[in-house]
Amino acid sequence: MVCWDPRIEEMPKEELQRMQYKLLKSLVYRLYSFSPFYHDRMKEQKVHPDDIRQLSDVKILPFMFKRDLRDGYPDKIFTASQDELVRYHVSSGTTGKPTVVGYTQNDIDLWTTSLARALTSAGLGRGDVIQVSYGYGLFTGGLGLHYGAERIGATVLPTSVGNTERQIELMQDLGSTAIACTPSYLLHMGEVAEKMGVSIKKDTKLRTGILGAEPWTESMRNRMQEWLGIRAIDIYGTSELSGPMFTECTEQKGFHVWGDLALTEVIDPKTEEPVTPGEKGELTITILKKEALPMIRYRIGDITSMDDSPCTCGRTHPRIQRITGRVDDMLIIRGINVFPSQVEYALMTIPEVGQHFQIVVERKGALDDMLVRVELNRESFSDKITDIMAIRQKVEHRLLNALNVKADVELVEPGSLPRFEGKSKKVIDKRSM
Ligand code: DLL
Repeated sequence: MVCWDPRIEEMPKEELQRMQYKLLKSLVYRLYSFSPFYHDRMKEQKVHPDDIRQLSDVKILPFMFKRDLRDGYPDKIFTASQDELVRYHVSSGTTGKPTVVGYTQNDIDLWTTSLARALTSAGLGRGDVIQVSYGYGLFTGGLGLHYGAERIGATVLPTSVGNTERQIELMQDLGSTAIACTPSYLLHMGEVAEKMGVSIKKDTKLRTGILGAEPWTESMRNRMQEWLGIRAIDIYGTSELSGPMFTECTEQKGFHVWGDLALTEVIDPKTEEPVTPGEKGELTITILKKEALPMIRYRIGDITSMDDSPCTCGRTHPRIQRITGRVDDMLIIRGINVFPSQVEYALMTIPEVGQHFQIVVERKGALDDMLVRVELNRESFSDKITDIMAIRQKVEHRLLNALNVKADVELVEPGSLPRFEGKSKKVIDKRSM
């Protein structure tokens, strides 16, 4: 087995747990002493750092939620000052305000280390050409994978998203051996390549896909592996934790979550008690060494199960299984997180729009398409096509600004969308039908 850091990756389980306990204890002391946010939370929950006497005591600590980041927008709960930060990334919040994550140099180094271990476990290293086709910028995918790939000595081809024909030409000309992108973008790329008369399997050197940022299935994996001639590796992470951090190894049996960096719990979202390994629940993560934006028991909202059996690759760190859903209503459109509450928030700033809307998501070819049907209010409803066109443009523009992903807009007559007596069904996701 080739490891990036064998001393850590093959560490006996008991030793790893002792290390996690020490890290947890010092994290809790640090935050109790220096973070007003965590201090207050712990006081409210009547927990003192001295109460943490063993690793399993993590369960007496308060949870943290995405809404805490929104309430602390942009940097109220950071535990580093601006002059200690070397970077910001920004992702969708649940309403109008996005979520901002700040990084110290140590935070970037740990994130990069996590990805260096992950990419090595996926069989990549020096000599590989890794085409990074995740978005570069506020999204964590591009820059995260970029730094991780450089750290393992691979050559990075930073194509970012889009301009697909050019990406395929570069893939051929520069001999990309791996690509990092969303699974749906790779499917799209495969289709565009075929239209260009290029078979990714036969006419390129591509052998590995590092695919994630959105849910996908085992059957999609099988199809891609067969059709494109690659090993399709799942990669997971979220901006709040830093970005993409964990992948499967070449055994493809779940994500290795590096225990010296993160403490993983899977809990029943209703009882908030831990579930047994193998049982599904909500992923809750404590990042043990983060400086600028520490996360204790962060309720990510993703559904998975824990697997603490040793991996056949020899690595000893716990694994989590493929993400099978969410506990909330977050949608992922072309790799971008969209909350229906964000759509509502954006629409309600437009005076011509009524109270009701509906989101329809479907997959056209390999890519996701989002349509937002919006009821106009009585005063704005008009037969004049120019008026309607102007409102539609305004709504499309406002949604693009709020969501960072394009939505088609259909304006409909007041009263024409379905009404519900119980919970309203604002989203029709045809991808899961
Ligand atoms: O999507 C980080 C990332 C970039 C992961 C590149 C992998 C590759 P966010 O935009 O904050 O960060 O979205 C995080 O996306 O809570 C999951 O719901 C979903 N997600 C990410 N990876 C997977 C995956 C990045 N492999 C949210 N399978 C997470 C299923 C995933 N869902």
